Amino acid sequence: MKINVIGVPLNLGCDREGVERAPNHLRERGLMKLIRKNGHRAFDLGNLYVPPVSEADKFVRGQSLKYLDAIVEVNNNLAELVYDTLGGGAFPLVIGGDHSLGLGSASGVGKSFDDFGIIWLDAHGDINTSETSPSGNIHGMPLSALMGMGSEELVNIYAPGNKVNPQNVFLVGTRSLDEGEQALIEREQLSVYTMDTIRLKGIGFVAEDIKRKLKERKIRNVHFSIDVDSIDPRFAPGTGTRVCEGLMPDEFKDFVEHILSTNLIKSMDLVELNPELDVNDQTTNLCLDIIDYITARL
Ligand code: B3U
Ligand code: MN
Ligand code: MN
Repeated sequence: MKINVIGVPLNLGCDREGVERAPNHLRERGLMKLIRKNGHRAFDLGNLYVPPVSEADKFVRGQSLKYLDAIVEVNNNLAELVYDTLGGGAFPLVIGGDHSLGLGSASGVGKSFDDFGIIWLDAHGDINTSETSPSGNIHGMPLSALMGMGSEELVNIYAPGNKVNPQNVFLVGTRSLDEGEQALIEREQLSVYTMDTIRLKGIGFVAEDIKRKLKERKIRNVHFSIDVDSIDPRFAPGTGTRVCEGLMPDEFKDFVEHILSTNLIKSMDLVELNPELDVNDQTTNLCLDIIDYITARL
């Protein structure tokens, strides 16, 4: 398979430094070689340009969202690159950066396929809107915007309107939800597999349930967005918003194995690795291990 690696050194969505260093850090630790070792033709498309924004311009035009214009700009460009990559028959592997980049990657996927689903592996819901966000950080909002909710500027990135049907969105590993996010989940009847559910029923059950729903809904294409904070912080300490009681690395792999076996995964994000918060490169090594595990199964 042809795999295009796209780096997005974006930290404006989490408003914390360090996460922008992850794409180069992973490259320096042999990212490309690892993918090629698994038999793929891998191309490094480099890092997207992220405009510098001063603290003073954090809130523009009285917005409650931080760094809105720059985040919209980066995501428009990312969407186009992902769309182009898929059009060229390659698999986009998007390396963050913070999770606000999910806006661009999934929007690019949305233009490529009439119908697609999203699996969002994350400790958080990332479905706040400008009204419900406790922080104003856009990395906590991409999924709601992709479903057409919240700030118009975010909803209309790359193409007007919502990009994905809420019925086709699957949240997995969830264990930190704000009040407004919980209300949205109930209102939209989203498929959410919390850590409590995973502990109760097992990760294999959860993966099979998602596979069944994908089949039922005849979804042929899935974007897989991985936030490293889905994994328990004992194994992945190098991330900005750690939440305990997360997935064990083996559970993570088990899930990936089930999901990749469908051959429906057409694109992927790996986000929120912060090398500055890492302990002895533990999270970096885990990310490389994850990429190895995944690309060996693509
Ligand atoms: N839900 C909180 C915290 C958060 C979301 N995503 C991350 N943290 N990584 C918020 O700010 O929206
Ligand atoms: Mn996230
Ligand atoms: Mn998260």
